[in-house]
Amino acid sequence: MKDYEVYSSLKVPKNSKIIVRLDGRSFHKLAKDLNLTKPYDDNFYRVFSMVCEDLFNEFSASFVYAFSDEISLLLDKIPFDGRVEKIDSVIASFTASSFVMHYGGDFKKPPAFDSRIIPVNDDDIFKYFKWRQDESWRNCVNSHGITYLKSKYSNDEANNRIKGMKLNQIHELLFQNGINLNDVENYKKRGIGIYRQHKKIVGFNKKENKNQTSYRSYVYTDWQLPKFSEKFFKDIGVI
Ligand SMILES: Nc1nc2c(ncn2[C@@H]2O[C@H](COP(=O)(O)OP(=O)(O)OP(=O)(O)O)[C@@H](O)[C@H]2O)c(=O)[nH]1
Ligand SMILES: [Mg+2]
Repeated sequence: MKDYEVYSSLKVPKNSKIIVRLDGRSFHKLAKDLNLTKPYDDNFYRVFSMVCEDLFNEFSASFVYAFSDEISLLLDKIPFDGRVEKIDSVIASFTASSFVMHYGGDFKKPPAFDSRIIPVNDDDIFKYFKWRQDESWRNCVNSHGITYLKSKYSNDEANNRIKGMKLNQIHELLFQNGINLNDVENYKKRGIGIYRQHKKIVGFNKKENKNQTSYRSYVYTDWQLPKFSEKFFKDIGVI
């Protein structure tokens, strides 16, 4: 019967870094069930940041990026001998369990995440995360836009209106009505990132009778991400 497990030998390419992207299943429904604040719920983001930290630590990621209900995990140490089924299923279930543990709320249905693997080389890393950060910005404009329109019109009318609008038109409409997206918290526009930072520690070495500098690394959750650039990924030691 072991022969029937036809996908079990599928592996990620050797010597390649991978990104695992997780996305909450039907989170528009879950947001309704949990009565999340629209367009952004601070507590949901706080919980999501803890899930990202769990993922970072458990799978020794080098970078984790999240916005809305999605999380991208950059791995240069490939777990489970690169087996695709194992990576996707374990990471997705770990994410859902971590989310439930930290949220601790009254769920109507068990939350789930889908998972996919993207093999990348160093040149792709900045491009990939810029692509997701641009999506975070589009999501920020759209979700503020639809929330505003729904406060003025019926749901159907609001949905119809936003469909015909370009991003800068939504931005302008919000601005004309006193909502300046430039003033919105940084994480809502650019998402959150988790990576290692190095702290400089100066201590006195008694034996040598002089000050000595060492560095200690710690996991840092960045709520004030800059617009991604190649320099950002070089600075945090990812490429
Ligand atoms: N109210 C609220 N909803 C949120 C928040 N963050 C994410 N969501 C919801 O999560 C959804 C994520 O979008 P999608 O992943 O495209 O939609 P989905 O319902 O999860 O559908 P699938 O991913 O295809 O299963 C958004 O449309 C929102 O409804 C939040 O902070 N507040
Ligand atoms: Mg989703």
